[in-house]
Amino acid sequence: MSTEISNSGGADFIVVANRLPVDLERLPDGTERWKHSPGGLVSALQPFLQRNSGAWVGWPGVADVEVDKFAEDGIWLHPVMLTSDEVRLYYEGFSNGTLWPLYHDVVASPVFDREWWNSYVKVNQRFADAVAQIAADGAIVWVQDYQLQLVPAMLREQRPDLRIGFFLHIPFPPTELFMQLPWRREIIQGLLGADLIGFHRPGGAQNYLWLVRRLIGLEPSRGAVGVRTRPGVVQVGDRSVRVGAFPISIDASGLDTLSRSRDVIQRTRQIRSDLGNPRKIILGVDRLDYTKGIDVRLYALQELLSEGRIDPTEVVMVQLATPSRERVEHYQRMRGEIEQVVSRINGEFGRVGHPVVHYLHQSINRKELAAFFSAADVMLVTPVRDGMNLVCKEYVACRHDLGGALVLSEFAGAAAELTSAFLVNPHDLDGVKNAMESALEVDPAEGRRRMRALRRQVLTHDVDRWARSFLDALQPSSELLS
Ligand code: ADQ
Repeated sequence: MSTEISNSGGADFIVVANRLPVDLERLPDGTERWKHSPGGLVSALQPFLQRNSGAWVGWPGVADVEVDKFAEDGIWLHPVMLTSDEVRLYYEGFSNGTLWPLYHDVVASPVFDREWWNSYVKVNQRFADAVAQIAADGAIVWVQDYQLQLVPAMLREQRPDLRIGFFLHIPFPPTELFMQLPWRREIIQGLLGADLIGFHRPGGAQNYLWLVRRLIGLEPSRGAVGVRTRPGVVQVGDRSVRVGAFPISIDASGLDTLSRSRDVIQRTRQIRSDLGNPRKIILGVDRLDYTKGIDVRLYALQELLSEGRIDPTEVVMVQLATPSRERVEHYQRMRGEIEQVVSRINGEFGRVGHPVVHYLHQSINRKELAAFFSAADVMLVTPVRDGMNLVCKEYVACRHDLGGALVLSEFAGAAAELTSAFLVNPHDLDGVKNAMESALEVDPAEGRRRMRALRRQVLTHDVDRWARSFLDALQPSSELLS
């Protein structure tokens, strides 16, 4: 597992995220092992990390374990310890019970709990201290996501020499909603410690700039923020903080290649056959989260079946749902509701050996996922709010055959880029039903035209371009990007 890399003089490029790119796993026999958690972020940043004596600071995913730093694939990994109380208060509590619902348009009620907040402050300080200790002089530090919004200012305080970037992977909410947060000033101030603050969409950057004026009393620039261009600027003492929009993407060519492989093509055929070779397959793939609108698409399907607009002998739906945040109450309740609708649909419209909805509460590997994407005639991505949504881009990247149709919520960040999808308002059930019906019956030439346009966008805007555009803006003259 360990590789020979130098760690003298500190790291020049550091990624800080709640989680490390590997998870510590405890096996039933009590032993432990590291498991890779493959993700777009890791593969996009790996080359930058490897070239620049890079380090990754994060929690290994298991409470109460102290692990020393270790090297993996040419990168130093620095585990940050969390106690089980901190997992409950900082992670499940403030991050996922307060910030997650607040930033997703309050679709569930955020809980404002002082004990959770105190733990959030304490854990953010621990992450900042860990980075301050290992960063080389003038190093570049890239802080990721909503769990660590206080880290930029805490780090700036100890290490003014660093170049600090922050990227938010979830939406930044409308200002009226953000103003509910009792610790709103601290969060805005925490982010201001960065040199560059990135959001998926210009609207998030604009909201943040408004709050800087309102809560901190600084005067940000007033021009409209563009996508990867024209960031807003806030003067904080002698520092200029830039605030911009950098829509994230996927390893599009990697998935395109994978979907063309013999294994995936064979598995695609097998999946269609296992499902009984139906005329049409509808697919949903999500983390099991209340923001993803899994219920919306199931209710839409149920009504279409009841109204006879979909024939249950011709259409099959597959819903793959990765288990997520299973100890948080909202998630437990939602899981129960979804499972109830699935069984109601199957009870009413299924036949022996032929359920209408195949629901798997499981995580599947990339190859298998590519095969499901290739098998699906209609892909349903219907979040009520999503920072970006990578699933829709993954689906498009797998459709080199120009087959398939994408139904996409207007409330996903990706909708601004994937304008040739069948766009829907997930709060309008009739609209969702109509879009599903149109996608199921789309004329093949029209379907190909739409998919070609979608692929043009996704294949030319991949995750590598995202990382480069952010790091370019963070450090315009850096050798890091050469
Ligand atoms: P998420 O909320 O996790 O990400 P998303 O962007 O859709 O949402 O990414 C989910 C990932 O998990 C995808 O790569 C998908 O393929 C994978 N996945 C989902 N279900 C799976 C299953 N059953 N088996 C295997 N893999 C599965 C957050 C924000 C998003 C933002 C991303 C990146 O909420 O809005 O797009 O970060 O910034």
